[in-house]
Amino acid sequence: MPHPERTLYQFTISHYCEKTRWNLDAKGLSYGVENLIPGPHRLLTKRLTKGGRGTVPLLVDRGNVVTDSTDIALHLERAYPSAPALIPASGAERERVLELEAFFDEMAGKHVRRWVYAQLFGSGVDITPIMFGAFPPPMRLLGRALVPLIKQAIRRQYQLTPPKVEESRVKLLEGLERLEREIQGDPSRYLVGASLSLADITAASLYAPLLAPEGSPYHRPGQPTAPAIEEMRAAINARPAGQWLARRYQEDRQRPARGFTG
Ligand SMILES: N[C@@H](CCC(=O)N[C@@H](CS)C(=O)NCC(=O)O)C(=O)O
Repeated sequence: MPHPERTLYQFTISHYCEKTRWNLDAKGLSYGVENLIPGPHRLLTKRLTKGGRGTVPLLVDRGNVVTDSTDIALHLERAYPSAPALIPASGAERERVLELEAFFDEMAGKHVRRWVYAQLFGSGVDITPIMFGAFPPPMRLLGRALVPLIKQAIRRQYQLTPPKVEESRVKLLEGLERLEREIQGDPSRYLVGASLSLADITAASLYAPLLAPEGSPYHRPGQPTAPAIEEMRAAINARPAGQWLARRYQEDRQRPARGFTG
């Protein structure tokens, strides 16, 4: 959908795109979205970045082309100083937000993606509705035809080999342990200070494909998923980390953040 100022180019399934959508929503900034087809997306993203990074999310904000969810977050903090601050302007809290954001980008971003895709592909779940559900019907048909190629590319690009998938299982659990330490086992706490920050948005959005909390695009009641995902989900939902994630989606996903002051 076109927007006069800001357009987010995205894959609906991508958790890094969910992170940027939440980032924009928490800052109270409106935007349009353009859903891209994985693979052919590079024709557009490479052109917009003049041969640079081809990944999504890619935000065009009042003519500025910004890729990478972290760079987008930093850009938005600089460009909209009167919107709620999701990164404190300076000091120890700023350092903590940035460090936790980088940690969860890796532990949740990369490792949740690899582990979840491996389970979905291994169990034969049809990923077409998840990947192309937001497209109009003719594009969904094209999408269905492209899915085998997309799966092959995902297997190669994200290294879905058994040792790597096992490494990702261990890492994503390590990430949840750190989350629980940071919130001191209390699902009501934010990661840094007393208000939602980029660190919370990063951890919550990047674990969302695994835990499918209500209010996230991964919550699809009645849709089949892989048994290993169901099992992992049930185990984590019984822990403070799972309850924290559900609360962040329930309490913070749909409203602008309070923002850090000073
Ligand atoms: N560090 C990047 C990671 C983005 C990323 O890996 N995006 C994936 C989708 S989840 C992508 O665009 N893959 C297709 C490609 O590499 O061209 C960020 O934070 O934005």
